[in-house]
Amino acid sequence: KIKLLIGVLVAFGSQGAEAQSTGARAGRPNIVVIISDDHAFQAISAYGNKLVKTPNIDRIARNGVRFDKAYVTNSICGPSRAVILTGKYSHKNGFKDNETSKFDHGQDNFAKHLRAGGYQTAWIGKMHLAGQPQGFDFYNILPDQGSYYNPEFIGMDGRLIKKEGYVTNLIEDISEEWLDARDPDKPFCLVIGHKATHRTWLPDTADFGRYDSVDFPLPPNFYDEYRTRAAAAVQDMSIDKTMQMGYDLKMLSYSKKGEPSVNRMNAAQRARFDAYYGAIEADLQSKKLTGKALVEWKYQRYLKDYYSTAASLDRNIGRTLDYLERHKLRDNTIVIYLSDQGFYLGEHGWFDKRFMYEESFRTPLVMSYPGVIKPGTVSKQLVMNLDIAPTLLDAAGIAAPAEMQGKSMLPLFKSEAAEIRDAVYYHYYENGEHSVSPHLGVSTKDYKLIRFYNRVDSWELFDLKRDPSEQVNVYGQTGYETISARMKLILRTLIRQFDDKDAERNINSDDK
Ligand code: SGN
Ligand code: CA
Repeated sequence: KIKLLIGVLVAFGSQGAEAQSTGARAGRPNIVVIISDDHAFQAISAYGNKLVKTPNIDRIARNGVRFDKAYVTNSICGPSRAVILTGKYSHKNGFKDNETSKFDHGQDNFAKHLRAGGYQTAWIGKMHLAGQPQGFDFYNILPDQGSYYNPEFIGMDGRLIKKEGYVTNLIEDISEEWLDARDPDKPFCLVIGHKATHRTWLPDTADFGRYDSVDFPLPPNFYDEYRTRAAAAVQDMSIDKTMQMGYDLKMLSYSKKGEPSVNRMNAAQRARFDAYYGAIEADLQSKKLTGKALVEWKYQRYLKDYYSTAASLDRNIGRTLDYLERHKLRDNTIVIYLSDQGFYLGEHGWFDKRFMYEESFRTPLVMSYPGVIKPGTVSKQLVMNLDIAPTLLDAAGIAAPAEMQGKSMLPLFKSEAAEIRDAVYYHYYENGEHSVSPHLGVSTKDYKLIRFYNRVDSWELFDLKRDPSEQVNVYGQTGYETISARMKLILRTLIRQFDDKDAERNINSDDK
């Protein structure tokens, strides 16, 4: 592996050699981007969660900035990663949904530019774009969603290699091996893609039971009846109806053949699994719960598994940060942590994502950049996953190609008054699993306008200041005519600016 990497770097020729002299030593920052999967901002102590601890994500925020209004363009895994890589919306990078799209790795991405500029580049862990990544000197990625226990990784020769252990630890191990083997005279860009905290939220055995003593309060809209929001009623992602006792909550007597994720465990892992979950199952059976009591039991188990899975994620982020400190790289390295999107932790009665409602539209985003971002900064500016690519190129002193639609976030740290946009444009396409209708929309800090089409045909407008949990659709209500017209105008302007032809058609089909 290492030989191959060196070979690739040597093959790089004169450009590589030239870059060496202007490399990390000359001030260009190293870059580490950590992308988790489905990790909600509500699940992070830096974002105000008082019941769980994420000391290492908090550490990045403390060393740099916590963005409180960071959004994704399309709240689903592969599409979000495609946006992060390319700096382009789904309709431009071609990867609109997980189910039917094929990602064209031949297109431009930030790694190709960094590499051409002398950076060593690597992507390790989950990528979820199938095919062979381009722009990376090294990659070792999970096939598709990957597995929590004893997962396979795809190497650069295309071969699958199974590794013994828990996925989050293994991804960090491989990342550190790559860092150890890199050329220390050149700057590097390492993307660490974690599987955690994706469904089915299977924790490391070391974390079983970590949150058992915590009783998590129900979100106020847990029993949402979706009044005034037809589109919210049409979904298949509720804790009550969709979440499965066997598959999701690991109560194996509910599964005829056992669960594939659990079946992968070795004997020692399985023994710890059985000891922990077996006792919970015995207790459940003695309780004979029904109705609301059963739904609330599911909610408690869901959160306990989810947060325990996140414990390993945070711990391994801590290992990355420790590595940088130990190797004196901290002061010359940008560290970014974000999720591929947000997630519902019981809000509206849900798990999963996809909707343009706040919990899944928004992503956690923290970033440290010593010397550029003042430690402890909190930003309320509207930023997006679309901005990652141009930001990294900006930091590396490389001009972003005109096709990139995001903006560098770096001007935000020069002046408190700076903003890079006043509205965020969103477009979700998938029309399959979890039954969420395709939709598009625009959000400012004060209002959100959503146009559902295809599965559901409707408009929704939210007054975010008055109704932050998005319970009351005020579209068409007296008093909101001017706001509605203004939001539609912003929507049309952004659709044109981003050249989203499908969107144009879909809003024209109903423009009441
Ligand atoms: C899987 C999950 C879904 C999840 C999608 C997308 N089902 O299909 O619950 O919404 O991934 O997630 S599962 O039965 O395989 O767990 S994403 O993060 O990859 O976008
Ligand atoms: Ca995801």
